[in-house]
Amino acid sequence: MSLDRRKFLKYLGMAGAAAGTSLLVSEGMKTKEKGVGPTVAEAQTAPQKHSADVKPGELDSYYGFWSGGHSGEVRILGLPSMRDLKRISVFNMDVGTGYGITNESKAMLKGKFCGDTHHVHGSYNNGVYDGKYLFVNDKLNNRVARIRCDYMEVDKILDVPNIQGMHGLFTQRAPKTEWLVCNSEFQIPVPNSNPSQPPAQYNGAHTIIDAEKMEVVCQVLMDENMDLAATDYGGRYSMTTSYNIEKGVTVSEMLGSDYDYMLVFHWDRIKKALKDGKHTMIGGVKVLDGRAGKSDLTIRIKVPKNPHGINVSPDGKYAVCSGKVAPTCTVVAIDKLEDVFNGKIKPEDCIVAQPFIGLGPLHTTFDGRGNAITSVFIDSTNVKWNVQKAIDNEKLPEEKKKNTHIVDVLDVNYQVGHIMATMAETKEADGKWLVSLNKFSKDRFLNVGPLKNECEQLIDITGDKLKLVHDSATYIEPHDCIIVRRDIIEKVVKDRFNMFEHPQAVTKSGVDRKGKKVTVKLTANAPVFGLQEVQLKKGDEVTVIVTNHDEISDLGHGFALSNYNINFVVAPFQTKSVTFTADKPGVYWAYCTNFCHALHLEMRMRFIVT
Ligand code: K7E
Ligand code: CUA
Ligand code: CA
Repeated sequence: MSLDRRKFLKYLGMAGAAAGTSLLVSEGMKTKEKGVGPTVAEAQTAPQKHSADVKPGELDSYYGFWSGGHSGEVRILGLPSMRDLKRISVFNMDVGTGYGITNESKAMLKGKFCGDTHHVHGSYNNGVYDGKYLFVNDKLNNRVARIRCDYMEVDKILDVPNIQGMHGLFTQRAPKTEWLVCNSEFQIPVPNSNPSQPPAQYNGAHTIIDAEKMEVVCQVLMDENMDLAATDYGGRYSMTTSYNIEKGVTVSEMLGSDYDYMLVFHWDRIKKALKDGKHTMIGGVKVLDGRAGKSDLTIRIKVPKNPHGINVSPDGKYAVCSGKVAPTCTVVAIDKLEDVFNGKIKPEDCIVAQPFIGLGPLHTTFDGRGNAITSVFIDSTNVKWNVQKAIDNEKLPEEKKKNTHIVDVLDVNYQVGHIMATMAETKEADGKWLVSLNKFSKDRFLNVGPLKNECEQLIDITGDKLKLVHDSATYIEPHDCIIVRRDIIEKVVKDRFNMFEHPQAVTKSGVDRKGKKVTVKLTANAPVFGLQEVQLKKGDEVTVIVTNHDEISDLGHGFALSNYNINFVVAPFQTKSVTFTADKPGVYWAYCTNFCHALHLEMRMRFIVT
């Protein structure tokens, strides 16, 4: 039964990926190593011992930060329990907290209440997270959001011009995060002012952002599209994969070329070009020309057509491009890139291995002990392989090549996208746990209707074998994640806001009226708001500012105004505000929505509109 199900899904996946690539299927089948990992049945009966390891009242060892895909949010999970700890509203509306309702969040969202969060990455100090910020991109509305790790809330959102399909985001890893980069997966006219421009003249742009100021430093204009992004461990390069060097606008056009590129951007040269004034201004930002033959800012390394993920090994030595439509990964030696930039070697000469992985390799992560683990979409597997073995095998004559680099293959359920190991995007990758973020759950959980939950799986990677220990059902859509050691985050997370970071923090409740503009200032202190009633006139433009004066950890207050569609929550010492027009005469109760006190239900006041 389960075998049939796997087959069915496999063919489903193939039908899409194989459009125009019949080669891929037969090639992959021929070389596939069978039966290395446990069967589905074995995996399903593996003891789920990790959840027992984190007993009630015990804390997890890792924070997982998840991008929530087209839910527009970021999530915090605890690992290894896989407990769902928090949802951070980013590009969505959340009536639970009032994000998208308050003036503070509206000022950042600028009327755009939906988003598609793909990649979340932290700020670094010398190759390890510093616990200061998380950054996440919005593929839908082309924005980057920054989350402060002390409050675990968004503090800035940057709209990026000149691009569409903002994909692949990565932060500078050394010496510390000053820049971050993001890509444009869709090529468009730049500037986007002439809709009849032929696609052959569309461009992509690699965007560099100042992490502290949250401003665009510059964009590097490219012919290619850019998919996933990575940075090295030396603060020298950003790297991306491109699957549409053809500038195609249909699937078959995007598969037209025999190869595509891994692109590398040279940061020192970019800095110098900016200093020398080589940029033009487009859409209010500095744009440098990175197109082939136009500058020395970029290099292009040919990889098998239509690659996907790019990930750098924790020792900083290799960038691994996952093949997607090719059954291989391409391993690039980062210490050879400078020679390519200087013209000493050809771009292809920095490729040190191209090991067979499986059908549809998408993303690669690392265990810190020399092994890579790649998610394989069509096969529905996680494939563990040894990087050095793959490099050694590459040197063998063609007929002697074997798949000895493959250490283990684990069936996952099903159609995996991203995978991530603990601390794997840092120098301190520790090879303890792996999560597999699967796009289909099929009949793995109770049937909840046509739109089913997705599935995240937790895998023990401490031994040679990949050992599945837990399934979690998850809400739309577990996209990508990073898994951060608890001690890094724990020391920065706060229990209360700094009250005076908000310029309008209320210390004394009261009402200010200037003509039709009314400001209602409220303290919230369990179980009372600072005022019992507010008198308004129909047509008043009312701003309510609420500051929570309870400093007790976890004691939040809500402010909800009946029939006025207003609802938000303030954490200890936090201030939020809303503005509305008092257009309905009558008596309206405002009340606390967040259970805060034995007299929580009594925590209410009247707005009287005459
Ligand atoms: Cu592979 Cu946006 Cu990370 Cu989707 S990209 S899986
Ligand atoms: Cu304040 Cu409930
Ligand atoms: Ca292509």
